[in-house]
Amino acid sequence: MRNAIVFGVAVCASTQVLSAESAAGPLFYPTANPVGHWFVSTNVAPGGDGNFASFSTSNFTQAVNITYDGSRADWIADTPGGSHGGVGNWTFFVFRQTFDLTGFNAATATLTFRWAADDSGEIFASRGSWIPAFSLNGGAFTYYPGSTPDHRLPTYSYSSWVTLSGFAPGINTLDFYVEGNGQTDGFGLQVQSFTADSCAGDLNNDGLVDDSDFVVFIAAYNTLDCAEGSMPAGCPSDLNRDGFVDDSDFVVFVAAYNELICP
Ligand SMILES: [Ca+2]
Ligand SMILES: [Ca+2]
Ligand SMILES: [Ca+2]
Repeated sequence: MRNAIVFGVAVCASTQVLSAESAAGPLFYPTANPVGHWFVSTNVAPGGDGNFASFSTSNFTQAVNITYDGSRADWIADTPGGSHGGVGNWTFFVFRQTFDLTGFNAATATLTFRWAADDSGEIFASRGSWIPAFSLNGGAFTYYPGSTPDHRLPTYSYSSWVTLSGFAPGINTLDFYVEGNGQTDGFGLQVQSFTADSCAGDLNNDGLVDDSDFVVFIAAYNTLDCAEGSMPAGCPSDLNRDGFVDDSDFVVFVAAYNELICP
């Protein structure tokens, strides 16, 4: 039998830093650390410069760090060489990271990052005419900072910092649409910060911590070990991220339950 459950005293949730280095949980990774986090879909279309319809958003594979340029050691591509037959073999990349905001109030989440891509529209026809852009959860494109289809900038260097909000509860997907010219192509992203208010007990992502979440929590509590196959993916009820759902997590859950509404 498990230990008896004792209700605790409510405490206010606080803003937490969500980054690869944070004890709160590795929720968004820079491209320096792609394995298991960054994936890429490619569509090689010779002669298809700038043709958005050519972008493939299926058949994602693990992205890897590129090795052709030491100054871009934190960049990624589909292969270490990032090349597809040389200049003129236009290559359309979609770089994707899917991340989970379970346990946080998505409405308060803010991700600050900067990014770079090879190639870009630039001023040289051999660099392609597509302006690299990103899309959160399939929404509108945001172009590389300072660039528009009528005003292109080189994208080889890291951009100014971009602050992104508008995240959805639970699972989110951030896609970067990049055209390469077929030779030494790739993409880089650095994270400055990722913060959100904690909503640790909201296990069904409806903005409340109530009996519906309690049912989810107790099922996980009875399972105990996050490594158990019956535990939900990501073990969201492990609120202190120590690999087990036990009394330590229950204390956190009860505090959130007493607050009811996510901060
Ligand atoms: Ca290139
Ligand atoms: Ca809930
Ligand atoms: Ca735990």
